Amino acid sequence: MNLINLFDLSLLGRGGKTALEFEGASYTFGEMDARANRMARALTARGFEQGGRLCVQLANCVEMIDLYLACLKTGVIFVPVNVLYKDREVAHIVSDAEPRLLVTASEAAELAREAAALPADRPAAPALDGDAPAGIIYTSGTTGASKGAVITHNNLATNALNLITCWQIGEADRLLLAIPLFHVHGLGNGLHTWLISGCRVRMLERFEHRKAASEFLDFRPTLFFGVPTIYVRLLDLPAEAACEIGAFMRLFVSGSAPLPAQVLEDFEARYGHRILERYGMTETLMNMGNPYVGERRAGTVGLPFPGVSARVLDPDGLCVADGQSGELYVKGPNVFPGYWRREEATDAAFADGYFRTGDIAVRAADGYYTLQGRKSDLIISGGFNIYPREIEEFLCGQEGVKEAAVAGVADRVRGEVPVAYIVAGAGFDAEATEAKCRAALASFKVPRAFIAVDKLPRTALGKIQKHLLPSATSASGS
Ligand code: MLC
Ligand code: AMP
Repeated sequence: MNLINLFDLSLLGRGGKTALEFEGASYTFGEMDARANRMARALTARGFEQGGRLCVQLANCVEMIDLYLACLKTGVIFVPVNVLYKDREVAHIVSDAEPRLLVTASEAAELAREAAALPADRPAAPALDGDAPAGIIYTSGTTGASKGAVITHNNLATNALNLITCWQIGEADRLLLAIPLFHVHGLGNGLHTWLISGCRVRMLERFEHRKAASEFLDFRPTLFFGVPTIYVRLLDLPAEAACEIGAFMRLFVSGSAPLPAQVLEDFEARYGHRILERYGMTETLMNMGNPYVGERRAGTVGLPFPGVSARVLDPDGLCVADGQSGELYVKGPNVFPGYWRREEATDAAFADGYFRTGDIAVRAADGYYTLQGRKSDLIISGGFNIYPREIEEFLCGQEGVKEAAVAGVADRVRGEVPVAYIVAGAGFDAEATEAKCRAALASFKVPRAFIAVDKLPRTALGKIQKHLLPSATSASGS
C-alpha cells in the first residue's frame, strides 16, 4: 500500500468534514483531495514524471500541502527545503537532488493558478508500492555538506500509524500545527497523523510566541506538537490562559531536541499536563517515546515504538549492559533505506542492519532510554540542526580569518546557540564577518558572538578540543 491508499481510507465518509483551517479559510477533506488532484495534473502538464524531484522552499501554506500530495499521487519525489536557507545553502540541495523545479512563493502561486484551471477528478496514477520514495529530506552529516535522506511511503505510513495508535489520535482530535512542514517533525508527524486519522488541523505559517495564546484559545486544540523552544515560550503565557488551555488540551508532545526536566515540571505545574517527550531523526522518523498511559519520565525519551528495535553498543560494537552508555542503533520499518546517491555514506550509516544514530544513550533496567549527547558536535537551536563544520568552513573563507571553531552555548530559550572562536589575522572585522554570515547562512546558524583567540586548543593530532575553548554566555534569551 502507498500513502494515498491510506489517505483514501480516511476520506471515506469524511469528504465534507473540515480538514484544515489556515489563515481564516477552511477546507474539507474532499476539497483537499480535489486540490491535490488538480496540482498533480499541473505537475504532469509541466512534464514531471515518476521519480523526478520537486524542491519546495515554502513556509507552511496550503499550496505546500497540495504540492506534497500531488507528488505522492504522481510518484514525484518531494524535496522540502528550510525556508530560512539562503541561496548558498539552497544551491547545494538543488545541485545534489537535481530537481526539475525549485518552488518558492512566486512559483507556488503560478502553479496554483495552473492547477485551478484543471479538472479535480483523479489523474491516472502510477502503481507505487510502499518502498517507493515519497521524499528526500536534507540533513547534515558530520561533514559540512548535507545529505539527502530518502524517505519511503512505508517509512511515513509506519511512523504515522505508530503515533496514531500510541497517542490515541482520532477524528475528534484538533491539532494545532505550528511547526514547519519542511522537516520530518511537521511533515511526518503532523501532516500524516492528520490525513490518516481524519482529525481537524489548524496550521500556522509558523509559531510566533506573541500570538500563541490567541491561537490556542481561539482554535481550542486537543493536540499539540512542539520543540522544546516552543514549550519554553509557552511558559511565559499568563496563568489564566495556561489554565484554560490545559482544560481543553488532551496531549502535548515534545521532540527534535532535549526537553529540560525543569521545563517539563514547570509546564505541568502551569498547564496541568505532563508533556510526552519522544525522540526521532530525519533518517528514522520516530524511534522512541514516553508512554501515553504510564510514566512520562522526565529527561528520558521513553521506550521504542512498536516495530523499532534498539541496541546500545560500545566502540567495539558489543552491546553494553543496562545503565551503561554507548551509541544507539535502531532498526525497523521506520528507518530510511539510505542517502540519495551516496552509497558510501549509506554503507557507513548501517551496521548489521541497524542504523547508527550518532546519539549516545543509556537504557534503564525497566527499558526507558535516556539520551546523553551526540558523538558529533551537532548544535540544535530551536529544533533546527547546525553543523559547526559548515560554519567553520564558511568563516575560514572570510577576510582576516586564519582559523575558526564554532561551538554551541547553552541558551534558555533555544537550547543552544552557535558562537564562533576566531584566530584573526590582518583585516579581520567582526561586524563585517557577521554581516557576511547573515547574507549567506540561515539566521539560526549565524554565530551570536565572535570571540578572538590567539590559537585554537588542539590535540597532538591537530583535532580542535572544543571543550577547552573559553566559555561564552549566550547573548540571546529573547
Ligand atoms: C523561525 N524563524 C522562522 C521559522 N522559525 N521563519 C520562518 N519560518 C519558520 N518556521 C525565524 C524567525 O523569523 C527569526 O528570524 C528567528 O527564526 C527566530 O524567531 P523567533 O520568533 O525568535 O522564534 P522562537 O521563539 O525562537 O521560536 C523559533 C521556533 C523555530 C521554535 C518557532 O525555531 C522552529 O520552528 N523550530 C522548529 C524546528 C523543527 O521543526 N525541527 C524539527 C527537525 S526534525 P531572525 O532572522 O529574526 O533571527 C527532527 C527530528 C525529530 O529533529 O525528532 O523531530
Ligand atoms: P535531525 O537530524 O534534524 O533529524 O535531528 C535528529 C537529532 O535530534 C537526533 O539524532 C537527536 O540528537 C535529536 N533529538 C530528537 N529528539 C530528541 C529528544 N527528544 N531529545 C534529545 N534529542 C533529540
